[in-house]
Amino acid sequence: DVDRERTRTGMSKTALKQGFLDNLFYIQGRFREVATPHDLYMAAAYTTRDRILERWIKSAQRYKTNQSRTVCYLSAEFLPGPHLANNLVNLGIVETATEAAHELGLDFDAIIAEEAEPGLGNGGLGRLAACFMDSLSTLQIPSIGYGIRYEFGIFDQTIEDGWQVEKSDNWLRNGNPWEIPRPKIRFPVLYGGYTEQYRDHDGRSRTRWVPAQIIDGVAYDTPILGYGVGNVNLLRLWKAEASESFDFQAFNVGDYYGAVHAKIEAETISKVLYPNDEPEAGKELRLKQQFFFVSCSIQDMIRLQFNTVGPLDSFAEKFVIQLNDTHPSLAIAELMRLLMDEHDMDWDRAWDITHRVFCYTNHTLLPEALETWSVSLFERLLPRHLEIVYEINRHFLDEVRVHFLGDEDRVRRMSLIAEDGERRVRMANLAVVGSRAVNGVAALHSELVKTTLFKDFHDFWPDRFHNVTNGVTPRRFMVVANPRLSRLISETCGSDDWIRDLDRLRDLEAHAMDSGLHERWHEVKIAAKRDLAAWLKHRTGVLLDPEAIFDVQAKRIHEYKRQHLNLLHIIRCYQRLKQSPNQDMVPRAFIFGGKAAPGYFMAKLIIKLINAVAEVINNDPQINGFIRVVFMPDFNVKNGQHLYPAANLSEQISLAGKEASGTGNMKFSMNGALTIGTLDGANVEIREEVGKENFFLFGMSAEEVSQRQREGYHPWEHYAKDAELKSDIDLINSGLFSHGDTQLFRPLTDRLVNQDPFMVLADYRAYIACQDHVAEAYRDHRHWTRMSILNVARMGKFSSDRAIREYAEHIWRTEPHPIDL
Ligand code: 26Q
Repeated sequence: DVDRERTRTGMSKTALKQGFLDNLFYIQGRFREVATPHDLYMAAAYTTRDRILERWIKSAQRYKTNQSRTVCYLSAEFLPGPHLANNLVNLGIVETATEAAHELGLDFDAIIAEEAEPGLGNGGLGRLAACFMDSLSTLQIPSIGYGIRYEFGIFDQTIEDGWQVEKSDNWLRNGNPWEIPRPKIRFPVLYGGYTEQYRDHDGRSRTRWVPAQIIDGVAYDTPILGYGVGNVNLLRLWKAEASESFDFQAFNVGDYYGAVHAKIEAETISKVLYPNDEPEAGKELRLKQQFFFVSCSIQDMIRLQFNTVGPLDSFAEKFVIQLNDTHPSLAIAELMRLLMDEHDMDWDRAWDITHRVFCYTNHTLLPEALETWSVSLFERLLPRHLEIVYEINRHFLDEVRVHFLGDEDRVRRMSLIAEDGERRVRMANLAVVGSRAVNGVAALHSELVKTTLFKDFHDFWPDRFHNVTNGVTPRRFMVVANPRLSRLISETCGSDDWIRDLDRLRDLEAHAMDSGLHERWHEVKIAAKRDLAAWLKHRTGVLLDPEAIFDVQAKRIHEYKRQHLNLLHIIRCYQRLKQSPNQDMVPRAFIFGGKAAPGYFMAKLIIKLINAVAEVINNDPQINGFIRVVFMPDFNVKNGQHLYPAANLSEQISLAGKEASGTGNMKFSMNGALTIGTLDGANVEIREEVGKENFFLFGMSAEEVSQRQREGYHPWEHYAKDAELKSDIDLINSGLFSHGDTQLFRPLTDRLVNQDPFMVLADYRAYIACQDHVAEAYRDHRHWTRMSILNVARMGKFSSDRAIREYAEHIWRTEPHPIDL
């Protein structure tokens, strides 16, 4: 028995080997000789999971007896990436497991590569939630991430004839060893119908919601392990199922097929993740999804409150709820409803709890990305919540009127309901009014939140507004993604303490001039570039020169991120080489990655243009490989891990004021890439940290951008005045990149020249000049390597551990609850 125990949970090589073989046999029903790569992966995953479970149970018990204050992170998206390698790192058994695998004659990298990633997010916001979960556990803060268990995550991207083609992401097809279903943790979620007034037994007037539809949410739990600690927190995702009690009404009257149909319809709610940047995002199903996970999560918290501390009066002491953007902001109305309609509270007590429990993070200033829902849809789906929103609004606007006497214009702007045109509920206003703290995600962004987007609210409640600059977890983006660099850093610093305390990377500075380190640093980078080159050759057929500058832009494709500005520079390099083929140009590999929303025509045209330019340049014998262009298909967490270690140059070239923070910028810089960027989002702070001499800055500031907008932006003047710019755009329209079709890219070039809100042409000249500086700097290898080392050494601030510490101290007021190993 004792031995059995050890093979199930022991950390020795022998225990891991035995555990692996047991799991292969007892879970997968296979022995070595007939096991598929997937069987081997599953056995490795279960062997790892066995070692997490003990810590998980212990954490849950300890948190319960301590009645720990708990952070509930509500997010419609979580993008954790593959779990296996990350869990091995956080358990501290990478080396043992690697050796165990070798002794069993297994290719461990191949096993790790088998895992399908849970792509339950679009990009930055979902990945931020995953980094925060890692840091919450590592910092030993009791927390639950609440979201949706989408059956299909973000689509898989393939490139066909240069165009993006979307394939559905059936990530659960082969089973998911990391989740534990909790069929008994199940809550009813109500939709539609009507409300009515009635008198309770004390004669008080109350409201009852009579729904038209009830759907069940069932919990699926994934353990989130901290790095080097005993704490394991919970990612609890809800799956939609038909509610037995409801369907069987239909079944009872003999409508069996009707009941089955209702079941299928119920399950569509958690079926698929919506891509962002969709022009028609006002989909009914999306609102149903948001309410679905919010309602389950709040009901779950109320259950936990009763199971631990008891009465609901201390709900805001037991819990803090962080809203990741406005997507879960219905939680404000749902908590009010549950407290009043189900738990007998009056308005004032319910509101006191509600507005003390919620905090809201804003992730965008783009007006088109601010969520609103038409009042008619809202009323049809959530009639009781609309009443509550109206009532919140009535109380709130009365306060505004008293504070700003006679300023009805301000009242109109601040209202939770937009009254110009079709009446709409403004989810951001609801989130601000219902929260005790509101934060932006980088210093610049948080300033703009106060002075532009929520200026009226900031005038009213100046103390409510905060900044917490984003961060990323060094466990995933350094240790897992870049083991070579991680080893070199640990050896140079004489310890691996930097993994939990990223400020310790400063110890590298003392060695920034050390030629021994320079040599090894360069070798580590070249090795990563060779790996990426091999990987890209295999997947795209394009061969890159590892000596070239690896110039990378990887992020969602969007006009505000300005991938087309990057393209104009590539076309400039191409024209220069064509004009003087013998010039001494520094070789470059231009690498792109990123998905376009399926309905975002301009973004898809940008992908087509990248691939079209790549095809011409890569096949032009005169260019002879001096510059190469490649589009990495299906950029996601897993594929990104090949990219970050290999980049020399990180493209962060959004129009200033548009990128709330960016987090890719941090991932690249942590892996020794230098940044070419505008003063946007967290770039501002990255430049501050690494030093302006180690950062390639160009372009207008946010201030200059808004001034230009006020004066009127006339891009055709740039086109007319700048001969090189003109010839770059004309080359696109010449048909060179489109087999003679002069119209294909017209929508893109017309927009740039006539009415581009993202001012690509205004920054073109500065960008080209800055890129020329980059090339010159790259010639001086010693200097470049020194800048690269200093970039890494000064990235401590951008650990998500620092971000979570700031949330814990300034916003949540939570304490660590250590679980011993
Ligand atoms: C909304 C309504 C309907 C359908 C989809 C959506 C939706 C989904 C996802 C809207 C937005 C998103 C994601 C936004 C996002 O990723 N924003 C990024 O957040 C990062 C983390 O703070 C920042 O670093 C980026 O600057 C910001 O663009």
